[in-house]
Amino acid sequence: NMHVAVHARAHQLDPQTQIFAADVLDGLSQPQKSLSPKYFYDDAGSELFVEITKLPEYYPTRTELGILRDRAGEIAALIPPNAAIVEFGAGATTKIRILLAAHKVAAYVPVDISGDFITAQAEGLRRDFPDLAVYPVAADFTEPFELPGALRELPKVGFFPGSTLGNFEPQEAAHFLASARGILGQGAQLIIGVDLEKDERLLVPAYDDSAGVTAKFNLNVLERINRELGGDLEVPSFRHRAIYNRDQHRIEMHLVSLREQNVRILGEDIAFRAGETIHTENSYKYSLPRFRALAQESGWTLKRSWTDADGLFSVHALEA
Ligand code: AVI
Repeated sequence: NMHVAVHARAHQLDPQTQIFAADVLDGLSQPQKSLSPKYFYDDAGSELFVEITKLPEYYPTRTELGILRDRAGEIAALIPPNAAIVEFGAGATTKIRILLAAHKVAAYVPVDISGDFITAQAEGLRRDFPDLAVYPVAADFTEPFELPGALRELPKVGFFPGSTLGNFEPQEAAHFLASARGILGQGAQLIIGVDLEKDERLLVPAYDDSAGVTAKFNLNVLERINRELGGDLEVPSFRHRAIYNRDQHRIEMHLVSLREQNVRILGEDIAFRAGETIHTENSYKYSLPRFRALAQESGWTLKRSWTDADGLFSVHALEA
């Protein structure tokens, strides 16, 4: 996009921000305006997400932690001795610590786009698990990347908790699972957390909490556009909306323009009708059969599934 290149140079944006700029201008010029959910997670957004995970309405994090704690023994029994655990998109270490405490593994490889963050997390893990070799890898885990050479001889176990898979479109989810299989290799396993389809009366409040934290999280992407791209978006003229799209099995988050308005981002004018939305996130919810089919079409075999007593969330062991 010529325009973006010209504007980016004019505004002296670094390469990362240039990609953000191009994605924003592209997403906001579509008939259904959209922004990728990956742009939620700047420093402010990452902090807001941690707050979300503690909300009474946001059941996924707490429920998954419960399953991991209750089933740590059974999960650990599937992990071969001397294994290397590769965590895709490593965030807080709370979840991996449950597995590490239940089972002695040789190596832990947190993979995340933010190198600084995983380097800091690695420090703490080395201190608490002195025998564990930690090899942080700074990479976009949705694309193929190289595992550290030291892992060559070790059996590999992937770890992908948090239902992050749900933020991928179904074909992206299949692509990720197939790519993870390629990275981990034949005979590898994957422990993955997947949110389950359920009553709207539980789903919608999880994405539209009474304290308004999810609303802030969603609106923060507009603040980010203003901060990083010098936009002039009037954030209070947008409102958070979460709906459950039952046909597509997904929560959708949108930002609704409360009035007709024009905004200017990097010299481009963007017009909003009153009530027009920016689609900012999908969070797909799976049934067990639909997840099994997805795993199978991506080259994995579903070995075991665990859920909580209320059937809210699931953790699966897949084998390549
Ligand atoms: C990170 N991801 C799994 C969250 C979810 O539930 O889809 C992101 C989120 N969006 C709003 N609340 C939480």
